[in-house]
Amino acid sequence: MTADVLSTLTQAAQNRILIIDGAMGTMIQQYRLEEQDFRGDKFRDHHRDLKGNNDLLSLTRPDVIEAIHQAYLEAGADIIETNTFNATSISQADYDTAQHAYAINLAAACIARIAADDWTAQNPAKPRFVAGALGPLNKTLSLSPDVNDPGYRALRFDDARNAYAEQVRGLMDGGAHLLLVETIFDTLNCKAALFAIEEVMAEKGRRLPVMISGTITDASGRTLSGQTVEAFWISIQHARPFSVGLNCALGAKEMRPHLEALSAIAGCFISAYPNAGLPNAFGEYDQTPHEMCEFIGDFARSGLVNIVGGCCGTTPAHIRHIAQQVTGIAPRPLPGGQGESRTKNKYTMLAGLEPLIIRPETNFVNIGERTNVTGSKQFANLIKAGKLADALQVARQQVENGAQIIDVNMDEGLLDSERAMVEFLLLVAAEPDIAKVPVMVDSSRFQVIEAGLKCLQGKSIVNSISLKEGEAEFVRQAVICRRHGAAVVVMAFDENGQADTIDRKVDICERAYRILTEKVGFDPTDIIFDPNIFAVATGIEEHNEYAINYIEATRIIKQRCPGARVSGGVSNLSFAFRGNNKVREAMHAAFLFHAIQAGMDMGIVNAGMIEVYAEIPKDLLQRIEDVLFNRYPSATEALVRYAESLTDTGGRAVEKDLAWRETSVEARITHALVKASPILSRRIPKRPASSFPHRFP
Ligand code: THG
Repeated sequence: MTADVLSTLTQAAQNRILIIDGAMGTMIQQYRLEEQDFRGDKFRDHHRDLKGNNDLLSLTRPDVIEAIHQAYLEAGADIIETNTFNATSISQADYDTAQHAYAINLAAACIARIAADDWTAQNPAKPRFVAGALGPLNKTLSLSPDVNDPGYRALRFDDARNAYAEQVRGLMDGGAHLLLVETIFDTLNCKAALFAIEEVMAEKGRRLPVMISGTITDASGRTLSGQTVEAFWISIQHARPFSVGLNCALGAKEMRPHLEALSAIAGCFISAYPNAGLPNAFGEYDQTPHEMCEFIGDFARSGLVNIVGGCCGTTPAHIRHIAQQVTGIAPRPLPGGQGESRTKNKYTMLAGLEPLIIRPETNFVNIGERTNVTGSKQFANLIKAGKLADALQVARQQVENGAQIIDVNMDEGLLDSERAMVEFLLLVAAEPDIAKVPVMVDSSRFQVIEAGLKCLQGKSIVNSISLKEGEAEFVRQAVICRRHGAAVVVMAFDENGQADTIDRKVDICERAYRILTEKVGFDPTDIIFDPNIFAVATGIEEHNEYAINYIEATRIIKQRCPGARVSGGVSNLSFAFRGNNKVREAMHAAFLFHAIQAGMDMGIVNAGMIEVYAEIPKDLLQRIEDVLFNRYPSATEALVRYAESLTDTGGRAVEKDLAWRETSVEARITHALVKASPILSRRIPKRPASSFPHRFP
């Protein structure tokens, strides 16, 4: 059986609903253990009280832990969890037993395996599995413990990741069949665990199926760290888990709508192991096995689940009832069909606190460019002056003006870019109206990108990686991005420099696509190509084909790299017209009109500042399109002359007045409909109206 746990488990989960065990803590309480039990011989002289450190019992009272496992196996559990919920060095530090973390995990996995193997030997037709449990830690990576200091964190990503890695080594060495990251209330903690799991599995050259279970803490349907259930799934699916689900916090009844949402989006098996109802006034759970299994039976009959069991307050009696209740009920079918434990994504899926799914019918996606110290003097000055609240306002305005992603760049000679990136992103995380969108971490230094990814609980985008320094470095960086679950922007840039011809752009992107999908295991939908938007109308003849080359390369890349997306930095195009925003905006709109038809999916833009194609004055449009398509040798000259004849108003002002927020509900809804939804995407559909190019909704 150990030969291929994944296929055995997959087969079992397709045939019937699997049972996972119930609470460990409730059972331990019933033994009324004393300080002496927790200490055993090993910790006889420990300088602190150890009563309550349940995980330590795997070393000091293994008989108790094994008896509890036996009781759950006897009740019908297919999967039992190791007694390791708090067995990281971080959580053990509360008892000054951090240095025993590895030993605790090793012992816990061994004890569970002895019990499980016993039952498997008795009835090989019903194999039992040990899930090594990784708890949520007692500190959060996405939330500040101090409301007055939103940029503070009590824990750093690398410390969490290292603690989890040590735990995973113990669990794997002790013989766990699977790993279960559970009771997740902060997705970044979970991502640190998933990163560690991936690292340790690579180190050991052995893969274990991974189960992931989040927790919804209130009726709003968000995790404690503020994500919707869909955003949570998108942020962790890079682990290609065996199952995803919910446990703890809410009772079965309250869990149902969130389980439904998860079941609707996730491509793997679904688990649910709620508490025995909601805690009463004494913090106790008093839902009877009979009451609880009514709800679980309903999950099963509704086709929502593949694995069920119990969390706080549940006992072997609950598990026995649940097992009886779901016997004979068909498990939820895997969305992708047979055999596969995970379906490939059809669409690019990103997430902040909320999901951003780019479906075929999704309009052009706006990425806000202004949170960039090299792209905005205002933002640069705020960052350099340490005026972070005002800098956050720039991000907020981008989102209010229709940015569905924000690009953040801190590459400036006089800045400690890594620190500035981290500081800013941690503050962004505390602003739900900004953090709802995914972040594009923009830097030419990979170290800065890595530091940024360690601050983001959602599914972010790395901007960018490329073949500039050769294939080995490209692969190294891509592997790290994948472990963080980030999508990547790949620039059309290789060992010979930036691509400016159609052939070079296409060749480099195809080469990168092959490496990422075949060698690194990237999902094609996590790849975003940037075939380089360069400035046109610069007066240098070689630049005249730049717009056409981008557009034509985009068309071919979209055909040859199925699933991948195309993006670009739109404002680059018009650098020759700096200071003349009217001309610049018109150029961007005209360029996008054609690039979007060629397949451009998203772009870094000054959100809310893009002109409507149909409203560009015809004579200006004519001259711009002559330049974009290099229609005649003096096209640049003609546009420059025309531009000089225009008096620039500096463009429409970015909305600064937030007084609308104080108005009536109706007025706010009106405002939101007019302003807050992606303005550009409503106005520039991907497919032109049939009356192209003159009229346009
Ligand atoms: N591809 C990818 N990432 C990128 C780019 C790209 N990131 C950076 C850049 N290019 C896209 N972002 C910007 C942001 C601002 C401007 C241009 C591109 C810009 N800023 C005004 C200017 O320089 O005139 C600044 C005006 C001000 O200071 O307010 O044009 O191509 N993957």
